[in-house]
Amino acid sequence: SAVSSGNVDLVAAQNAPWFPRKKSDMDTFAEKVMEYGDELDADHPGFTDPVYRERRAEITRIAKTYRYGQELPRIKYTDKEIQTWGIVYNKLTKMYKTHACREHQYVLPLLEHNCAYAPDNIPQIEDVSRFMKESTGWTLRPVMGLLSSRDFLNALAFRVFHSTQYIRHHSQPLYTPEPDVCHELLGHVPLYADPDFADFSQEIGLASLGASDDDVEKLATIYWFTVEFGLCREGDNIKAFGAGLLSSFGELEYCLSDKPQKVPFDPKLAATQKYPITEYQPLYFVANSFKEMKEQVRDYAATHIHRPFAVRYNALTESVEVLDTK
Ligand code: HBI
Ligand code: FE
Repeated sequence: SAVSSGNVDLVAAQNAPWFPRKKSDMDTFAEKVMEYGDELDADHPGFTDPVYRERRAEITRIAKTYRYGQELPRIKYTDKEIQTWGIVYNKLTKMYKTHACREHQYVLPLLEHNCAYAPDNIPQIEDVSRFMKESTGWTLRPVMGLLSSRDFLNALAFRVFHSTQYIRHHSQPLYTPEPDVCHELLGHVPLYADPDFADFSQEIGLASLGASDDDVEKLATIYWFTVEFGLCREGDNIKAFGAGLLSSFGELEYCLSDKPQKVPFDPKLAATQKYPITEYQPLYFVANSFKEMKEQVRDYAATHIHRPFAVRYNALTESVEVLDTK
């Protein structure tokens, strides 16, 4: 079968939606944010605070001009921002001992030791990204705000996670309507240092390359019920591994209570399951292990996602190869 990579296009892939072939191709995402960035909705806690809005604009401008290969921008956080981080950090880390999955609990002390995670310091994504790279080959990229599902998921194929660098408004330290540095660094990052979770997440990304809009939507929903709101089984217990849970004081408590419904993880069911975005989830999927989740998503993609070509990630060239399957 014919193989192409880099700039060489395979005929079968030419009619599919565009997707990045190499890491620098993701530079084109930088200005394509869907929401927020430096514009806030009227119900955002920082909407009427001009100082906060100017700060957001400053941090998102830096993300906008970042290009692949550069050192990740370092932000000099203010005392007020560090104070907000500290409140979130202390509250959440206390709960992790009983509520977080074992992989998250294993990695957090390593981040404290290697990347200066602490109640009085907001870690820099350059330091965090270097640690992730050494652990699993994942890296971070700064982003202005929400990307489209397609762009965001496509990046996962390259083991790249887009991370915001601004922090929620100080008036509501335990609430944010959008991803912020607390959500990324406390919720997402620890799991990306786990080899099985790292592979699982890349599997979703690979499945999204050149997929139809309908399939991207389904993969985004699988992502929602795993990477954001996933629970997992640990012996007789259930623990949280989703970043949306691990960065939300209230929902972390609620998700392990007997109030929500919990069903075994099945990507085919998760792909089309409806969910609310502004309330706690009424339903969670419970995975057996990250290894099994990876196999499940790979099988799901093989049977349910139809593309006239296959993709393979070449870790040496950090690029995606397109293979003819016709
Ligand atoms: N963009 N920057 C950013 N961060 C996310 O977590 C994110 C996103 N775009 C879409 C998205 N998450 C999910 O809702 C899924 O669509 C993948
Ligand atoms: Fe997230």
